[in-house]
Amino acid sequence: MGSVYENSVFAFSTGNSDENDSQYKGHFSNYRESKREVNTAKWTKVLLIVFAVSLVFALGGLCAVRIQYVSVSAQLSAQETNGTIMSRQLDKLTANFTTVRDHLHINELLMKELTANYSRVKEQLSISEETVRKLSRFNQSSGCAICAIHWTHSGEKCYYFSTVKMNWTQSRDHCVTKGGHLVIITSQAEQEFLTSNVKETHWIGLNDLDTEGRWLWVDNQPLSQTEEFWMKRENGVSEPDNWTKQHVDGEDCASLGHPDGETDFWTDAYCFEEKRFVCEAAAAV
Ligand SMILES: *[C@@H]1O[C@H](CO)[C@@H](O)[C@H](O)[C@H]1NC(C)=O
Ligand SMILES: *[C@@H]1O[C@H](CO)[C@@H](O)[C@H](O)[C@H]1NC(C)=O
Ligand SMILES: *[C@@H]1O[C@H](CO)[C@@H](O)[C@H](O)[C@H]1NC(C)=O
Ligand SMILES: *[C@@H]1O[C@H](CO)[C@@H](O)[C@H](O)[C@H]1NC(C)=O
Ligand SMILES: *[C@@H]1O[C@H](CO)[C@@H](O)[C@H](O)[C@H]1NC(C)=O
Ligand SMILES: *[C@@H]1O[C@H](CO)[C@@H](O)[C@H](O)[C@H]1NC(C)=O
Ligand SMILES: [Ca+2]
Ligand SMILES: [Ca+2]
Repeated sequence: MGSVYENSVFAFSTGNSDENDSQYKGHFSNYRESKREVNTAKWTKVLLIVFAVSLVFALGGLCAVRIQYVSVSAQLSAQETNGTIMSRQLDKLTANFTTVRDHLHINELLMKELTANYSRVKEQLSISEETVRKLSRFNQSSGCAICAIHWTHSGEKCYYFSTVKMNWTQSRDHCVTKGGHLVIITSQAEQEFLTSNVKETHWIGLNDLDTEGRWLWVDNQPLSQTEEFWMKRENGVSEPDNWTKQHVDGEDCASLGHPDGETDFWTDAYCFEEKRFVCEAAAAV
């Protein structure tokens, strides 16, 4: 096999070059040496070709690897980006979670405070209930009643002495808005209590607006059924005198005292006059 190959290479060489022919004929003694050189050149070519082919394959491989590397690195960077986005979202979620947890914590604290406040309020309520019960027992035992602020207690009633002046109908309505009525005087003691507490004339809950000379209390009780404390004059006209000199309609509303300054007895007066007034209410229990 080796010889065939050698011959063919030799044939190829002789057929190719006259120079080689002459060399062959002229330097037959160098035949083996030449043959070896030719062989070496042939081998070099073969190797070169093999090398080139290998190089081509190697480059191809490199390219393939490079392409693969690029695609892999693109994927990697995409995943990295994805990772960054996801980690950011995770951060946001964590932040939200922290916020929610903080809010929950605050709510919990608020809840605790509210509960504490609620039990405190409940405690205070039970204390005040206890106070009311005690007061009630005290009230029952001593007969002492409770009046609203600015009202004066006497007997089983509360009295309000106004500081403003109004006409009789306004006074009557004002006492009602304050939870009472214009005072109804039913006893000497009540009359004395009132006169000792006023320094000028005040409206009381008595009038003869409906029928002249028929005096009625604001609860529609006729005066004829209770004691009366009209002013009596030794030398002159006693009250009620239905004075018509200043107004033709006469005087239809009763007041404690007289504009002159007396306060001990009642006088009838013009209902449109503006006076202070006394309200009365039942004592709270
Ligand atoms: C990012 O990750 C999500 C969840 O794993 C996945 O559904 C999505 O396809 C990914 N995107 C990229 C560009 O890798
Ligand atoms: C965080 O909470 C805000 C409002 O409370 C909301 O708009 C946002 O979408 C939330 N973020 C995430 C990642 O849940
Ligand atoms: C609880 O009561 C205190 C004092 O009475 C008050 O300052 C606080 O605001 C109350 N808290 C709530 C949640 O109502
Ligand atoms: C009081 O005066 C009015 C008006 O003048 C009169 O109508 C009435 O009869 C008088 N009453 C008395 C008791 O004098
Ligand atoms: C009292 O005053 C009011 C308001 O000015 C008035 O409407 C009312 O008629 C007066 N009453 C009398 C009796 O003058
Ligand atoms: C308080 O005393 C008044 C007057 O004596 C009485 O009418 C009332 O019933 C008493 N209140 C209580 C709660 O006992
Ligand atoms: Ca009259
Ligand atoms: Ca009079």
